[in-house]
Amino acid sequence: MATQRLFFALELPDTLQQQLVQWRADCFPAEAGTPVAAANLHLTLAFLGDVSDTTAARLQQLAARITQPAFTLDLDDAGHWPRPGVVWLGCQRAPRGLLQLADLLRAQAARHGCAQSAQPFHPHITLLRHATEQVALPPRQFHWRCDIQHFALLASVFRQGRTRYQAVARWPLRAASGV
Ligand code: 2AM
Repeated sequence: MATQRLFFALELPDTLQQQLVQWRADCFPAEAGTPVAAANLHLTLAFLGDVSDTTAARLQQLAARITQPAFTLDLDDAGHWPRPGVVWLGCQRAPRGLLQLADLLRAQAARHGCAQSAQPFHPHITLLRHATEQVALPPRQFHWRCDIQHFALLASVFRQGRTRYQAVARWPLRAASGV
């Protein structure tokens, strides 16, 4: 049976990806970890894993019905998780819209057999991987604002020694029509 490795995510505008890559290069020495490629910077909403085309199609139908107004992401927090070896960027206060969207997608995924982590959802953008040694974090003097207008289903594709994330589908964030 054909499967794809999929996850729902927020994509970042190209300009923000470039700004983050520049800031990361200024803040973290090369030995801190493996940088995630600019085009791969994203915020995962719900990880699905390897799913069949049937399950993927069903989850896409459900995603298309979601009504959730657009929101603004304030990227003003960073941290280091030594165990998975991740340095991340996130929000001191995650917007309610983001949490609601992630909760819904994670619940729909779980109902369709995509096991969800028991850990509480901590929205983050992974900046560095393989960061298992101690990492000095930059002072919290950064703050990027980003208007999020859509969410996406991304496929993780490993080819020629590199992982790329390809958009399978995108949906606009929109308020319920009220009818
Ligand atoms: P991470 O960046 O914090 O590692 C694609 O792999 C995306 O799904 C990554 O952003 C990754 O988060 C996230 N993800 C969540 N759970 C995962 C899992 N069990 N395996 C791989 N990726 C996972």
